[in-house]
Amino acid sequence: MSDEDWQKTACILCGVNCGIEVKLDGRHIARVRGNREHVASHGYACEKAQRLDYYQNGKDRLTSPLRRRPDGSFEEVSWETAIREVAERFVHVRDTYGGASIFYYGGGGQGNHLCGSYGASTRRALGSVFSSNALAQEKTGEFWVDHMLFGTGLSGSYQHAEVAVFVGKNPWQSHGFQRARPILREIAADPNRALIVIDPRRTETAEMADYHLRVRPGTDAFCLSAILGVFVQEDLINHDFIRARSQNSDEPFAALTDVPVADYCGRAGVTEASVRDVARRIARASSVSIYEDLGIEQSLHSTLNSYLEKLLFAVTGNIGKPGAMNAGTSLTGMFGGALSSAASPVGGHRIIGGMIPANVIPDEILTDHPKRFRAMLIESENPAHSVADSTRMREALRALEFVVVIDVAMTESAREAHYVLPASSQYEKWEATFFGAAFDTATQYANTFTLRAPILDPIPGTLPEGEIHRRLVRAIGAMTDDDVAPLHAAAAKGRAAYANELMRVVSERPHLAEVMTVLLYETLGPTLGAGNENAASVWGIAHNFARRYPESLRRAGFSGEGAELGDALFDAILKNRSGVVISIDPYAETWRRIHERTINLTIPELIPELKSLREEHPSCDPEFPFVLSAGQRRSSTANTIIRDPQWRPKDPAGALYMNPADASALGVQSGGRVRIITKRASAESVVVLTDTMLPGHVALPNGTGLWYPDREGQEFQYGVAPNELTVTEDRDWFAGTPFHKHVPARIEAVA
Ligand SMILES: Nc1nc2c(c(=O)[nH]1)N[C@H]1C(S)=C(S)[C@@H](COP(=O)(O)OP(=O)(O)OC[C@H]3O[C@@H](n4cnc5c(=O)[nH]c(N)nc54)[C@H](O)[C@@H]3O)O[C@H]1N2
Ligand SMILES: Nc1nc2c(c(=O)[nH]1)N[C@H]1C(S)=C(S)[C@@H](COP(=O)(O)OP(=O)(O)OC[C@H]3O[C@@H](n4cnc5c(=O)[nH]c(N)nc54)[C@H](O)[C@@H]3O)O[C@H]1N2
Ligand code: SF4
Ligand SMILES: [Mo]
Repeated sequence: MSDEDWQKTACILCGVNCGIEVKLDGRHIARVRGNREHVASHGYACEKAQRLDYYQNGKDRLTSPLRRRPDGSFEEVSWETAIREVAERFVHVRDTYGGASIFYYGGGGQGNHLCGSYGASTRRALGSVFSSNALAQEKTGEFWVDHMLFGTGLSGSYQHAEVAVFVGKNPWQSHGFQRARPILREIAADPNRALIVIDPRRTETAEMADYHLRVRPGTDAFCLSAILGVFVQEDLINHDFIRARSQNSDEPFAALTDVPVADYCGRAGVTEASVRDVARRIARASSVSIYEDLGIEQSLHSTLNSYLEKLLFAVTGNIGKPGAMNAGTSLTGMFGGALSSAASPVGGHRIIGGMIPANVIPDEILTDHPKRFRAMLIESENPAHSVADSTRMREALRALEFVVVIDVAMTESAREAHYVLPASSQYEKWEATFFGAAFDTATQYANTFTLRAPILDPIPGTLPEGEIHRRLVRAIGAMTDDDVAPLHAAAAKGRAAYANELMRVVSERPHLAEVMTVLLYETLGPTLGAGNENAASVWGIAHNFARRYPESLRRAGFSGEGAELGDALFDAILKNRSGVVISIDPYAETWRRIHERTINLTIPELIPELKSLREEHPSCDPEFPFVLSAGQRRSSTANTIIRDPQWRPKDPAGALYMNPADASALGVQSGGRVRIITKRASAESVVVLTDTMLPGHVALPNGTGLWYPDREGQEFQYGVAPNELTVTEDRDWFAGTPFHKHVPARIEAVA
């Protein structure tokens, strides 16, 4: 193999999607290295990328559409049959109960969001109204708080921050921003900078930290309030900033003036001195960036925690400057509408950013309410595994009249479906993430986008999602030969003619706007070359981006008037395998994206909860004396993207982490077995002893407990599936976020 054999693509195992180069050996991804030319990751990749072949060549990859037989087993059917029957059955559900009874769960995982762009056409063609995905069990509370305070999402700049704070986040393992490990090392090594971690566990990140507030699980609301209380009581607030840039500060400041700091520190299990040190370090920093993640989102007071976390940087003026929190560009406007007043059809649960809380999905199905969901389309997510209470989620799926799963592998959700449609893998088609990959300098910040080209032919029998949805929309009857004929003709004349004709056709036939992405796939797609059609929806996305952010795009070096600007962006994206800088903004731009250029400090809905903390004393049920964090990110977890347990050869089952003091009280050794009992169920696990865990706190990894064939093809479940142990009602009262990191449990030694 020569040097030319290296092909540029990206890792899809977590949301940062590092640029990588791979060498193939036949159909195997044989070697992997970071792509130094990549605009955002600059050659960085973690050890997980070395194991991508376990994804690409999983033994349970799907190679044919499957249809469930009356006896429950599956039979292979042709694509023609599958598409026709799936369309007919969805149309039947729609005609009987209305399109709103068809629920969509999906849109992509850590690296494949084009499927969601195409899925949107099928949803609209069916008149489906409600949808959700994994973000509705982690980030919706945060989105809502961001939109209340700022009218936009803000993100940190860890590379340039003087002080970086991680709250319930372990970036050493979970990343979440580009080049996380070298950046953490740089901060830790610099005496003028500081790393602050708030986490009950002495994580790899906490080991490097200058300050580690080792809170008791579930007490962050007290800890964060105490830090904010110190800000107000020691007068560490940035008053000039508050006067110039904010409104409605009276209520939260009044509440914080009253915070009994020492008392709250006691409830959180941290010393008052350490909390005061942290508050002072944050307040005197020239720039602070803060990352909140699952440790506080999937635990008690989830949405309130997000509010308090954002007040930490807001009241110290860490917005709209280098090293602090800034509002970037978004390719999809994905999280717009966070504040809509929509509610779920049965339970009236708050819909944030268009997503129904994942924890209430079974309640929206397992009822005789006339508006209950009757059918579900699941795409690139595995809710039978990843949503709380797997038993109940399976029961809900079985109660539906019709379930279709689009996936690359035979997942726990696919097992519950009536039809399973096999997608080509993320290395067999054009794909991309919309999470964005930012970087920044002293004077400006930027966003990038990376479109991946296929490095392998699709496995026979599979199709890219664009083609699957194009066929479905055709079969549903929402796009006809008549609709597409003028566009095919125009596309042959070039992009400009095509754009004009598209406008004309859609204004004449407005229903086509609903299925825009498959219309692009079918009519613009072929002009991109055979096998490249799946990139077509990016054209529309590039044009929308150019309309929303023309100045940012020009600063990134793009030129042209009107539609030319969007085309220039699309061409660059299509051509470039190492990512494209799509926007550059001076820091002041953040204020133009913040509503009325002013932050609003009061969230009326959350003030009563903030005040009521006073009356709350953390306690535990003697029947369940442990707190189980069900789903910890480790060096060998990647959600359920890799299903083969052998990808973590050292720990194929995924052990329970436990403090040695707890183990000796129970009489178990490292490598021994325990039974974990929750109010829902119980499961057996291997234990690993580690004093990185606090006594009373145990943790299981995420992504374990999947069914997978052994060498003889016999299927086994490896490790504990965390959501067999969780319940749907343990969730945030406001956003519905599950308390996966805070599951009351009892542990017993297994003889
Ligand atoms: N290696 C790896 N990386 C991943 C993923 C993966 O599967 N594997 N998944 C990706 C995805 S989808 C996501 S959302 C992110 C999640 O990334 P993280 O949120 O960083 O992941 P977790 O390990 O689930 O939880 C973070 C931390 O919360 C802590 N925690 C538990 N209880 C509490 C508490 O009460 N308070 C506080 N303050 N902390 C607590 C845990 O000890 C843990 O260190 O990771 C992404 N990156
Ligand atoms: N108890 C507990 N539960 C949790 C969590 C936790 O910490 N604890 N974490 C939560 C979080 S933060 C998240 S993000 C979710 C993650 O859980 P899910 O949202 O269910 O997503 P993944 O496990 O990432 O599953 C991705 C699916 O996409 C499929 N796939 C891969 N490539 C392709 C492709 O090209 N096309 C298609 N169509 N499919 C493809 C994979 O086979 C897999 O089935 O889990 C949540 N659930
Ligand atoms: S797992 Fe995440 S951090 Fe590691 S190489 Fe892949 S994308 Fe990069
Ligand atoms: Mo996630």
